[in-house]
Amino acid sequence: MVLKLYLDYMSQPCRALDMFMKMSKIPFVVHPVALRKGEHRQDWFKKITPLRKVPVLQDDNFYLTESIAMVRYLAGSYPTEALYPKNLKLRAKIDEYLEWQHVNTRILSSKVFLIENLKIPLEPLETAVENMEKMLYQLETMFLKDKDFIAGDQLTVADIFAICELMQPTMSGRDIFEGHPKLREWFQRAKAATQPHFNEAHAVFNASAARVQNKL
Ligand SMILES: N[C@@H](CCC(=O)N[C@@H](CS)C(=O)NCC(=O)O)C(=O)O
Repeated sequence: MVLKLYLDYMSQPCRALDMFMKMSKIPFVVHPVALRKGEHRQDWFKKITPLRKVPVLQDDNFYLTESIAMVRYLAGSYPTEALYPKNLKLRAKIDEYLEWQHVNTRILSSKVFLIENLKIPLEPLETAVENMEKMLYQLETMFLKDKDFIAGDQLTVADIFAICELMQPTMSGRDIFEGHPKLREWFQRAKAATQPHFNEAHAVFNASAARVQNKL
């Protein structure tokens, strides 16, 4: 049976997985799970994952949650060398970012998105923006440094996860790279290196962003 990816294109790890699999030429089918319609809370999805979160990868009767675990699982059986190389030190640098991003890039950019767009009062927007700024500074100085991409001179899955997460706080038209010219250049470089998959994976997000920005 062909692999199945349960996803919602509004979700950052879902978009990253979709791009990673397509760029690695891994055959799979998409099973959409519309979060805004609450489909992830329906009984059929709860049977697949009690966590009720997307993405979920299905390989026959094997189900896997957690996007980074999926990257590692797929790397065991598919040609992912270009985006997730086996070289120990290179892979360790990619993993270093993938471990860091959960509670940094992801949480801190998501918070700005959730407060600004979904009006969820987690904390004052200024606090969330300040914390996102600190994260962007660390991303630039600890991970990117003077390299073209996070792990070196080639695009890897680390860049794919990073650019998908960093799209989320741009929903309102916010320019998150103001004062971060190096990050802006890297973002554009990574985006160009992942086309046409970046645009395809972000079509739903971009349509939603256009609606939000037209209302402003
Ligand atoms: N650490 C998980 C995060 C999964 C996650 O938080 N998914 C969100 C969408 S981005 C979700 O399904 N949220 C639904 C909910 O929490 O109700 C991964 O990397 O796969």
